[in-house]
Amino acid sequence: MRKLLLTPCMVCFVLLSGCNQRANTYFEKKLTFPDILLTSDQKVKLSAYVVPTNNQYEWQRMELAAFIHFGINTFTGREWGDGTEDPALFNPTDFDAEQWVSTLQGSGFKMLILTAKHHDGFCLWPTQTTSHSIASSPWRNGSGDVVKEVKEACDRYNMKFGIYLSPWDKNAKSYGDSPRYNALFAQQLAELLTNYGDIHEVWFDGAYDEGHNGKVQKYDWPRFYQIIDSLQPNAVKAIMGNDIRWVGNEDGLGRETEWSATPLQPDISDTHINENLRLDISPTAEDLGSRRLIAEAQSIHWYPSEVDVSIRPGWFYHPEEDEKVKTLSQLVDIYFHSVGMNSVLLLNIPPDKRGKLHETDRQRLRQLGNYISQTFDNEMLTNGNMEWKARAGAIREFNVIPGETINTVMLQEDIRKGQRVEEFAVEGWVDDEWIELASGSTVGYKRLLRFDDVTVPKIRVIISGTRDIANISKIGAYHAPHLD
Ligand code: FUL
Repeated sequence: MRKLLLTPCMVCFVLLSGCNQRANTYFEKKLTFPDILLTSDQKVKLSAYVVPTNNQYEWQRMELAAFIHFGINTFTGREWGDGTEDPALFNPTDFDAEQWVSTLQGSGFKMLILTAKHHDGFCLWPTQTTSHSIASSPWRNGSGDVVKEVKEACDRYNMKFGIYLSPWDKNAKSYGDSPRYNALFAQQLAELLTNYGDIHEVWFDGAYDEGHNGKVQKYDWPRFYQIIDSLQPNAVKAIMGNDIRWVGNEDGLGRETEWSATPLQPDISDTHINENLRLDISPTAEDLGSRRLIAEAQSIHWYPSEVDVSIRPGWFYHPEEDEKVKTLSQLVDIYFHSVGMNSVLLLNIPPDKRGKLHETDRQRLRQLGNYISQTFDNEMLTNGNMEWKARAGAIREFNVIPGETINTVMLQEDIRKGQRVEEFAVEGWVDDEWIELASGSTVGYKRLLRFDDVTVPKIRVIISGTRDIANISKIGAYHAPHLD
């Protein structure tokens, strides 16, 4: 993929050329509009040429990632520790990283992200930066390393590994004394990114409060990003990182209209914050990519959404929530609202005090994995795998295997050529006429839509609105089993 700086001359080329796809004129991750007068339509068209980096593209293709919240809170029963917990409390009786990873891998998950340190500051690896770690716990006589055991299990199961490292640290005395704490945090990052092989995602939580000294910690984000980029060039930086965006809620709900190319600034500095304020946008905004917004914007970023949600009410394990594990039907809805809405699903499954996933959670994961493969392994269209360069108004028919009943469709764009579909509809041939089955706005990497069972010989897809010629890479139709 070529990375280009946008010059006024190139703008003219992209806007005037009738054969843009051949020109390969893409803007990897970021496009800054040049200082010339562009109409709103021209800016919208240019935004259709913003594409993911290779890391972002590989990340999107995973679709399913698992969050593992495990730490001192597992043993205190709290969701947020206060940093004064005695490390002696950490003592899993039957720690089994292999059980976590084999269950996840067998259920279709492609990556595991572990809370190496949560807000309480307790470190799950024997860090040199503080004694508030498992090295001070009785587990494995103080010589254990959760990060290492989990990473090794991931390697055995060909699963990617990511770390959650909370910037907010209620234990560190230096927290709030910005340069000192930034140095400590940088060292923790470097330890994690140096000693455990490949890391594919670094997750910086946005939660924070003032330090012991009453001062607000000023994080050195550029320094942290630079450490990640240099030590783990294949890792994406999420949430308070500038590659992957928080979807904006913790309920497992993506947006009906989800633009990965957005004016939202992924970097964090006063200038970037002010630009987001000027546009009145944040990760929680409903609109992050409309034409109206682009018309106002100075730059467009490939900043795709990740949907994080827990399989239980809490992020950490609490025995009293054993009866509150989400049902298969709830998890399937979450899947359709995340993966099915142009996002990656990051589903949290918290291990218990033994250091194992609870049997109910494991069963649910297996059910979800089976449901997804049962549905999507059975392609009902005979000609849905194709390359379709669709202009606004384009219509294409697809044949359903004779006699089959469908209730789900999948649309995919080749996002390496930008996200472009703005409006589409799917119709079925019912009693000699076309009847609308489903319709939507954005597609992006993947869009899934459900409707009532229908037995039809063919469907047709109408791409009614685009930002430029859309590169549709797949149309699928399926029958998703009914759940209560
Ligand atoms: C939030 C945290 O405060 C929760 O404890 C949890 O880690 C969640 C994923 O992010 O901001």
